[in-house]
Amino acid sequence: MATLPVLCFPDPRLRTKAKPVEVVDDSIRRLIDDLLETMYEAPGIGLAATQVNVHKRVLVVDVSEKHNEPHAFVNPVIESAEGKQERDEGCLSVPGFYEPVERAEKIRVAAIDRNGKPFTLEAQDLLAVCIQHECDHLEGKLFVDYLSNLKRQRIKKKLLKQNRD
Ligand code: GNR
Ligand code: NI
Repeated sequence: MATLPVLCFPDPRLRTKAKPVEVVDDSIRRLIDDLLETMYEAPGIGLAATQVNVHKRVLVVDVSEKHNEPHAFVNPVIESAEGKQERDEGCLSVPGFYEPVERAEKIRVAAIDRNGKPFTLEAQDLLAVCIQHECDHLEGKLFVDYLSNLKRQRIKKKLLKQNRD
């Protein structure tokens, strides 16, 4: 297991569209374990492979208080979405910024697990937000894309400046 460096907005590599995983082999299981270790260390409630500069459709989440309910999704697809919720979101790739984003309240996601077995999960509340946020990463999309241009530009400037010092 290893922790991996997380890319920071506005790094253009965060805009890469991830490729489907063809076979869930040991290298994918290692990636899942490294994503989980990196997420728990941060700490965060989710992490997409895109954020560690691996452009494969793999993500992990754990919204439990005790950090003992990891979920890994390979090739996730949000099959249905209903309702609306708005919460403050943050992102390990946009450190220090929290802004409200509107998301679906309830989703059904289909994916493959770490053993290559297909499954579906129904999620609501924070878990649903987190999965939507992580699926966006696999498309090269960030929560700041839902904010006004002014807010996004301000965040960009501050992070560029921080990364210079
Ligand atoms: O740790 C995280 N917290 C969070 C809070 C509200 C909505 C989404 C998230 S995901 C984020 C970790 C992260 O950047 N995942 O991509
Ligand atoms: Ni994120």
